[in-house]
Order: sequence, then C-alpha cells, then structure tokens
Amino acid sequence: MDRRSFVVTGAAALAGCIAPRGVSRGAAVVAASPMRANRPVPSHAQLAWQRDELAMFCHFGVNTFSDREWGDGTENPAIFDPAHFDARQWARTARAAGFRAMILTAKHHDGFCLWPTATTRHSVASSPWRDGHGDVVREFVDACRAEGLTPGLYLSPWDRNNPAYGDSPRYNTLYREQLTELLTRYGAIGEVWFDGANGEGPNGKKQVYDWPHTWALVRRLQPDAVMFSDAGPDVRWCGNENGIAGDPDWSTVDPDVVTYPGESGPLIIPALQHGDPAGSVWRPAEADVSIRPGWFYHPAENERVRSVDSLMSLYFSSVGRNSKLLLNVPPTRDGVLHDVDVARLLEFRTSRDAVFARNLAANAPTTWRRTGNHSAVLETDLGAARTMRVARLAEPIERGQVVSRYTLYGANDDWVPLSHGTTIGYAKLDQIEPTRVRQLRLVIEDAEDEPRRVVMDVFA
Ligand code: FUL
Repeated sequence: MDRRSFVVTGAAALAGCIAPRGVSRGAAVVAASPMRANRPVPSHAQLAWQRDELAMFCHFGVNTFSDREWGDGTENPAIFDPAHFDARQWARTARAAGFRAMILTAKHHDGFCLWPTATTRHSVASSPWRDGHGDVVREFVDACRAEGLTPGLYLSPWDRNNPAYGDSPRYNTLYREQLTELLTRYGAIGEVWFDGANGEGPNGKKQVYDWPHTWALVRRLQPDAVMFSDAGPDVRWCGNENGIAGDPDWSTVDPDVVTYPGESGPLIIPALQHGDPAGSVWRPAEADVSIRPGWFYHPAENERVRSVDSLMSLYFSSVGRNSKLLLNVPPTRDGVLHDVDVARLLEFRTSRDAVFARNLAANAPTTWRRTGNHSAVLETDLGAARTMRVARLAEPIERGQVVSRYTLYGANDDWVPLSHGTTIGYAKLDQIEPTRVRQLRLVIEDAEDEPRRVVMDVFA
C-alpha cells in the first residue's frame, strides 16, 4: 500500500528546529587541511548504524490475526493470541542470517500497542495472550540483547484507534507519553523509526504532528539512538519501499528539502534517493523492503517469499550502494518466523558467504596516489591472473564522503574497463562479468574534495 497517498502536508513550519546529529553532537570532527572544505561526518551512532549493514524488520500485531495490512483501529484485542510466541526464535534466526539489528512495530496504524501502556487500553494487556500480562516489546528487546543484536522500535504516529488522534496537542502529548514509556522501560534502543503516514482520525479530524518536540524527546531519552524518517534527523528513508538505494547515493543532504516525515512534492523522492553532494548534514539512507509481498504475515503469501537471487540483488542495491538494508520478515499468528522465511534467510547468508569468501586483494601490494585536487588512482597487483566477479570499494566515511565518479580497470595483458560508478561512501559493490585479471586500477575521476584512500576488496 502506498503511504504517500495518505500523507498530508501541514507540519512543515514545525520542522527543522532540531539540530541534526552529524552536526550537533560528538561527531568525529576532522581537522581540515588547507585544501579541504568542512564536510559533514557521521556521528558514532550513525557509523555504528551503518556498520550493521543488515537489520530485520518485524511487522507484528492485530493485522497478523486479521490478515490485513492496515487495521482500522476497531480490532478486538481478543484476536491477539500468538500461541507459540518466541521472540528468541526471531533473534536467533536474524543472527544466524548475519543481521545485526532488529526493529519491531511496537504500534502500527491500527493503534494496538504491543506493550502494556498506561496511555490506552488498546494493547496486549487487553488480550488473552499470557492472560493479559504479556509484553511483546520486553521479550523482543531481551531476545535481541541475548543474541547480540541492537533493538529498534517503530511507533506509528498515525493512530486509527485513539480518540485523541486529530485533537493535535492532546494526541501529540499522548504520542510522546508512549515514546517515553518505550524509551525509558527497555534499556538502550538503537533506532527509533518514524513513519510519515498521516490519515484522518476516527473522529474525522486531521492531526498535525509536532516533530521538533518529538525528536528532541528521543534525543534526550536515548542520546545514542538514531532516528529514522523521511526527514531523519539521523537516517533518511531511501525514497521507495523496494529496497533500492539511489545511484548516486550521497549520505549528505540539504536539510531544507525534506523537512518532515511524509512531505510530498517533486523534489522529495529524488532528494531521498540521491542525497546531495553539497548537503550540510550527514543523513545516510536506509532501504526498507519486505521478504513477502505484504509487511504483515498472510498465510496466502507462504509461496511468495523472495528467492535467494532476489535477496542477493537487494543486498547489492542497498548495502552495495552505501545504504543499509532493513528487511522485513513478518512473524506468523503463532508468533514465530515461518519455516520458509527462515530457510530463505539462511540460504541468503550462505550465498553472501560464498560470494565474499576470499578477498583476492587481501595481501596484494597496493599504491594510492593523488593525481589532482579531486582525483586519485589506486593500483593493486594480485600477483597472478585471477577470475574476479565482485569488487567492494569503501571510503573512510568517518572522515566524510567525497568520491563522485570512478572507473575500475583490470589487466592481464591489456587494460579493460570493468565497471564505472558514481558515489562510493561506506560500501560500493560492483558485479563484474567474470574476468581474469592480474592488475587492477581504480581511477577516481572526480570528487567533491580531496579523495582519501579508498579500500578495494576483490572477490572471485
Ligand atoms: C509504511 C506503512 O504504511 C506500512 O504499513 C509499513 O509499515 C511500511 C514500513 O511503512 O509507511
């Protein structure tokens, strides 16, 4: 379902008051050389977020039981009763598949809260699950920690159940109370995920969100968390729900273009997809997509789980384009990940391990030389002719992102171009027609500033 059609503008004036993380706080600011402009760099939290590479999204709630994608808020909490609920199985699977973080829909648009909140009776406390004493958020967070994964939470601002929705100040206060519960009861939360959907309330009224205060609250309660939304402030949506990052994909943005979640207009999607090489704020892209057609579990989709090839292609179009992949794997009505999804995730891991098994350039002699203020050449000698299929390029992003155009050449006898590209950033993965090469030459043809030494790994 396209959330854009439910998005309404109107909060723009409220947005933009909170300082972006990359600029405001404890970022690894690098002393500028005379040639170097003062470019944005990531905070420690943004760096850690990016290095996770893979996060698993879990859409779970009353929709799981009603077989819908968007509940309307009239669902009876009695339908929520996962007989074999096991968050540890979710986390064990995620970890075995090489994921390092997980995000749970603590509340989706239907307003049903997966934790026993004091703000509404529309929650697990009114369900038969664990006799009304259960707490999905608690079990989720505990399971993540037990498996060494970073937990994250999604709290839908759009709430089709709550009578306060549409009564703007009253609902904004309630929304912040819900966030306060989530961000004070469960220890460190790595990512807080804000959706931009903004439909009408059950009372037919329009809600005007108060993003600056909401973001400030999160920053105060969980200073080390990153906040995701169309407008960040720390991590931005990549502009589609297909898991495909832009090319080019800059981690820097102009914060005056997308100023609040759900903003629409002709400039928005291109800005989300590509970022801005001249942007003043570090706000990398996250690519969200589901392993199934829907975000929630539907029995009829058991045959429509993505293939390993499709997952590999997502990996190349997200992590391989300077983004992070947030792959949704929805738990079933039993409260576990389905066998088909589990098997597919493990095959995905096996496939990645096979592709990245051996870095042919690991100990190869390599030279880096600047050829101009915005250009450089990296040369590697593999020692013997090898068949290569994938190149992984990486800029030292803790010091910023600058490369805007490059060509990779290989030679056994004659030099031939192997791939052309635009941005590199945290990681750029180039799939190459299998070619036997002994020498490799990466030519940085253009950059926003003096390029710093790029790391190149090569895989057979
Ligand atoms: C969208 C929502 O409307 C979908 O249901 C889902 O949660 C997706 C990740 O975000 O905006």
